[in-house]
Amino acid sequence: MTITITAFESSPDRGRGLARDMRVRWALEEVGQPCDVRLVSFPAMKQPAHLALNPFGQIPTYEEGDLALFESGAIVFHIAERFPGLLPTEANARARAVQWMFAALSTVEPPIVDADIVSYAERGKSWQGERRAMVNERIRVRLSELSRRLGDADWLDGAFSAADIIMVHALRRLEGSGLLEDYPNLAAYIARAEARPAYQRAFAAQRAVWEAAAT
Ligand code: GTB
Repeated sequence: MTITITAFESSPDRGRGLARDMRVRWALEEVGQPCDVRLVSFPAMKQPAHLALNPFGQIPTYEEGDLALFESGAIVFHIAERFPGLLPTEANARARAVQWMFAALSTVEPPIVDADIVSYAERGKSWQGERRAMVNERIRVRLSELSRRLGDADWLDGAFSAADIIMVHALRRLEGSGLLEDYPNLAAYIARAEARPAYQRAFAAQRAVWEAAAT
């Protein structure tokens, strides 16, 4: 059955693979499932056709037969349940992997997104510097907790899983911020994930969209 996802027609990340279609593309590459990608503009995301797929007018979305999903976490989870390879089969290990997916989405990612909001949406506000320092401190707390737990393990809990896709993709948004530099094991964790052939294929595919839009 054909899988169709949506992605930015022209991504504000300029092909760096930071928009959330990247985690969906990566999950599909890991399980060896091809997909069609429908590119949408910012205005089109707010039109009824796209709002029927995602009430918040955002990408990514996922369509497979009569199933339509939004929310990248739910989409990656669905892919991991639907196709083998991204979640352990043993029940307890599977529960722990799902726990890490939630941790990435609801404990680690929010302050990272907040830092981008400070940089872009709150640019020029008198309190921007103060808030940036506070948000960066919240990120550091999470990074240090995550770094301590990861230790010298390759992945979050045993074998590579859907949780690593979401966690690494959330952490990648910190590249260039200087915040990862104090956590060499997290930097190595990201590099290990980025070296995966599935990641490389997904990255190249989203990059090609940006390059085509830029020419
Ligand atoms: N919780 C939702 C999910 O996980 O699917 C959030 C989806 C979301 O934020 N989508 C963004 C979007 O559609 C794109 S990914 N925004 C348009 C809008 O809201 O109108 C977020 C994103 C955007 C840009 C960068 N960047 O430039 O680096 C990184 C991440």
